[in-house]
Amino acid sequence: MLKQVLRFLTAALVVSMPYAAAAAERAKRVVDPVKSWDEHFMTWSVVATVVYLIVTLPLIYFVFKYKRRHKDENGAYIVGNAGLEILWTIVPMITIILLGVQSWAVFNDLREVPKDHIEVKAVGFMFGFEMYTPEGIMTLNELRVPVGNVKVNLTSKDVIHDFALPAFRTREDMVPGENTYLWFSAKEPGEYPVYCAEFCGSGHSSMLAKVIVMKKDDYEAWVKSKQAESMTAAATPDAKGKQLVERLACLGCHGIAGETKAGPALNGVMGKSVELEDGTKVVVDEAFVIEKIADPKAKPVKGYGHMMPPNALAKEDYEAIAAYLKTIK
Ligand code: HEC
Ligand SMILES: [Cu+2]
Repeated sequence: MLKQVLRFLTAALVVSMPYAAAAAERAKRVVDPVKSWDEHFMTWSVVATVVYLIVTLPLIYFVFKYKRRHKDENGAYIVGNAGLEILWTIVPMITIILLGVQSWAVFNDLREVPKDHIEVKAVGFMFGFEMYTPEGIMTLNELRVPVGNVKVNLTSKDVIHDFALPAFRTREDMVPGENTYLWFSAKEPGEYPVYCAEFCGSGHSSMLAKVIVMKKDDYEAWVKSKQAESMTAAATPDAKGKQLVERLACLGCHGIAGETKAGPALNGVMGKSVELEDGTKVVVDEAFVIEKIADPKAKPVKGYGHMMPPNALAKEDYEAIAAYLKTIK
């Protein structure tokens, strides 16, 4: 008995050696979560397929082999088989432990941010993502980063959202009042989708955004042009209005190219005749827009529900938004 136990322990040690070595190696190697995730997924798929076949094939075979052939036929009375039971306890146990160790290693890859990284921020809201570069530039539904490792600090303004980056095999909840994070390795310049992976309300499906990975030079040029833009942008009221509409999350619920999201599209809204919930018709003008922003529930537009949040702004900010809405047809 002791001999068997010793033999099993040695075997377990030999099998787990590569994992211990891998753990030591991880401290040094360049971590690639996409690769380790994919390998891990493959391992699980293979193991799951093998288990499935081991269970199903004999099952089908036995259905025919041990079929009841006449009415008073009784099956043999089998009490148990110690050898078999030990086998089908130990083998799954070792398998599960190994898979567990490997899962832990992959989990660490996903959680341990490499030292050389830049830090950005993403804030979820109903319904969209505000992204902030390390330079403090805010963009809507678009995260621009240079090639390299990126740590994304996450939080939410309202309800729980989830920042999901399928191309980088990672995702993390965005929780109001809490700071979470994820990281990814941006290797190739290009565009990668971002989804909200936590059902968060009627505009959930419009929470589509993207990560734009840029060559270092292109990124720096973009930062410069954005910084120059923000110095001049607020010069006219409608440019200021545009900034406000972007900053105040209006675009999470409103399209500006005719598309209906959680609310009606805002282009062409000025001068439009709309029906309110109480059946009266009004023509949208500056006063209506200002009242809508300050107290959205006062005159709800028919057919949408009451989810628009109020915004208390300075008088010239209300007017700036109205001026901007006039310019988008
Ligand atoms: C959480 C979603 C949400 C946000 C954020 C939001 N709105 Fe709305 N908005 C709505 C909905 C829904 C309606 C239609 C129902 C209503 O009138 O309340 C609406 C209606 C409007 C209307 C009237 C549209 C029409 O066709 O008559 C205007 C104008 C408007 N919003 C402007 C804004 C501006 C400006 C902001 C940002 C300061 C904003 N909204 C933020 C959801 C939102
Ligand atoms: Cu969401």
